[in-house]
Amino acid sequence: MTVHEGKEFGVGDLVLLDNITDEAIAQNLKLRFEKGKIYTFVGEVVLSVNPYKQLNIYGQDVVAQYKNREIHERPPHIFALADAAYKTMRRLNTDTCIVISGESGSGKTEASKIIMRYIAAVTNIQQRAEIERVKNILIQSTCILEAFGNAKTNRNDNSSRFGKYMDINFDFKGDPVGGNIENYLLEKSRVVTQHSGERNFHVFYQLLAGAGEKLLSNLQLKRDFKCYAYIKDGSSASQDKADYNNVAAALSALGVTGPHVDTIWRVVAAILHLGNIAFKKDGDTVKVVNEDVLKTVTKLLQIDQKDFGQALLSRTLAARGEVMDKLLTHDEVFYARDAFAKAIYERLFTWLVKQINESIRPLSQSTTYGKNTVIGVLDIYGFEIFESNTFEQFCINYCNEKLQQLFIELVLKQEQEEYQREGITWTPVEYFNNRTICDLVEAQHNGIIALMDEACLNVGNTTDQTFLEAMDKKFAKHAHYASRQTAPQDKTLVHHRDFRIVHYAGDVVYNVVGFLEKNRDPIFQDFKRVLYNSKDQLVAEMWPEGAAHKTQVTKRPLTTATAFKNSMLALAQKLQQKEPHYVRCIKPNELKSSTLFDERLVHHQIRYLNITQNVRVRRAGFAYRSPYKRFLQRYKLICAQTWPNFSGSDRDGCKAIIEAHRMGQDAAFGKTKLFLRSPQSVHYLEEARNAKLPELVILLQRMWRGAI
Ligand code: AD9
Ligand code: MG
Repeated sequence: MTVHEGKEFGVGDLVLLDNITDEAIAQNLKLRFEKGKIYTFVGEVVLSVNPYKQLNIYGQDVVAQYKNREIHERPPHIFALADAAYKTMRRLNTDTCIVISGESGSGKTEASKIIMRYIAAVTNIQQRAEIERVKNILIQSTCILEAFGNAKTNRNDNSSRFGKYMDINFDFKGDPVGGNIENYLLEKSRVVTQHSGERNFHVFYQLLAGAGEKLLSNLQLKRDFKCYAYIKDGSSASQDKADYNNVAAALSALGVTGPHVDTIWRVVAAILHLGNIAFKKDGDTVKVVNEDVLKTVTKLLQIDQKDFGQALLSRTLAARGEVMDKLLTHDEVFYARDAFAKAIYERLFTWLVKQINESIRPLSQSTTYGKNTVIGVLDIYGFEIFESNTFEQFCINYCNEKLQQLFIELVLKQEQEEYQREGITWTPVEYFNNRTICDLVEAQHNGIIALMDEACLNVGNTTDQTFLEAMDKKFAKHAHYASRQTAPQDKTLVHHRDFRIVHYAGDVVYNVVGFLEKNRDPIFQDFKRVLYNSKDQLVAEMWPEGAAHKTQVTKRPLTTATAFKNSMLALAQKLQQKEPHYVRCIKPNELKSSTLFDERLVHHQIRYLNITQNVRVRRAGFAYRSPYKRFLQRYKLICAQTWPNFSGSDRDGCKAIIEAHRMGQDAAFGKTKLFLRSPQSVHYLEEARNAKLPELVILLQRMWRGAI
């Protein structure tokens, strides 16, 4: 195992440690990190420590070392895991997935890109043009989604502000023939406000830095981003200009044509202008201060100026077939403007994802040779704690709880339960199960989301404050919830507007202000109508619900949190149906330093990621398991007793194979499955099988020719 690595690099698989403690694991990771060895196995799980510098370990030469090898044949590397996911898919003709987790800035998105590049490098040997096209789009799409969906935060300069799950479909030859991306809740509030030191989505800066003079002048933009209220607090980044060109190239690879590219930039520009629209009180009414800016917005979106002005300043109320206009207050007008900006940005993002999906939609789900199989790659926003945490962090951290739960269920719980079920001798390993935190957030009638929805339905007198009080009451005794009253020593809780959740990865204090509004996420029908009537076909297409007549009462959509919860449940279900592989990313320090290994910080991650428990389960356990029938099918050709047919039970057949190869020490026979302790045994069996196959082919050919 872990060949080609000397002792000075520690152990490449934590299972080999003499002492399985948090300290020993941290020390081992530190030793490896300092020597540029950022990957370490725990069995088939890959731990990845963010190196914060470019390493020369992803080239074609390294790809060649990992291609078609068994997972532990080479030193730990994310390529080994990518190859395992690919090989498992092909061998078992089954769907697999790669789940990447870790806190914000730990390297998930980079890991997902490395995996994609590996898959691209080992497929399409025959250079089929259509496959090349799909591969190209899969890779280039990342650049578009990062431009529109990533931003600099105080934790990560390229932080994903949306969750992404990408399915890659493969044909019977193992080549990628298509794919599908699902995106989860974009942090759209960033379009209109950012914390100090953070930036808006990259695309705004890219457009200003990279667009040619002609385009800028068409969009009536100035290059200086300080001119725009929505972005003026950020700083420009050196690569914005180059990134603009990359995005333009990626859009073209995607087949997004001239007029559509034009619309994309016009929507982005319109948002920048929108942020500059100012209002003033004029007696009882509110007026737009700078009509010229409003006019620019309407021109860019090709919407009616009068209708838009009206939609901005008033709201149509429809009741029992009657329609009346209600003027908005000064505060409401600002709110409406921001809601409009956020909504058009979010729709644009959704449209881009749809566009990518359409261009790589797999032609058919099955071929004459077998069904398409899939590798899913999940890259979400990592767990985050800021000085001030709000609704967005609540959703993001809940998402991370769900993934942690999945890992616990599949790696720690089910594995142990299976040993018990199969009657294999086993001493259980203790671990913290975060199920209780997931329940606190998502329980059908009693969770935080349910309570929030209830508060949102009660339009009358419910406020963020009363919602907070309801939570304080309901969860007073919950071990993972604390209100201000129960934590008086905490100086951060000066006003009663905060609540605290003890997450698996740390305590987070959430500021409740804005929770209900963001959960309701209203976008007024007047805006939708204006957009639907845009002369720009694409803008109109993005807003089909604007077709509803003024008097028509539209159905209330799901609240943001409930829609998000549903998408998380569906995601968990989808992942559970696939053979999972895990990359667990670790952040070595908070300073983005390539040399600093902050032991305290890493310790904390080792603890909450349950790595020690993972090693214990793994060490006491079995690396491989297979139902008897499947095992016999695959390996019967390497045992004279079982080839070509075995008349006894599947279990006895498997026993015969194991005995013939003297692997009894490494095997355990459960009720329905065969277990093998070390991965080398599987490796050995595969080699024996491969060695036998050519002989078999010749035999079959002779049979066909009637020679036998
Ligand atoms: V977040 O939850 O989206 O905020 P991620 O995705 O976990 O976060 P990301 O992959 O964006 O983190 O990594 C952060 C930065 O670390 C990158 O922009 C790189 O500068 C750096 N990084 C991460 N992994 C690698 C790597 N394998 N090689 C070199 C890396 N640099
Ligand atoms: Mg990311």
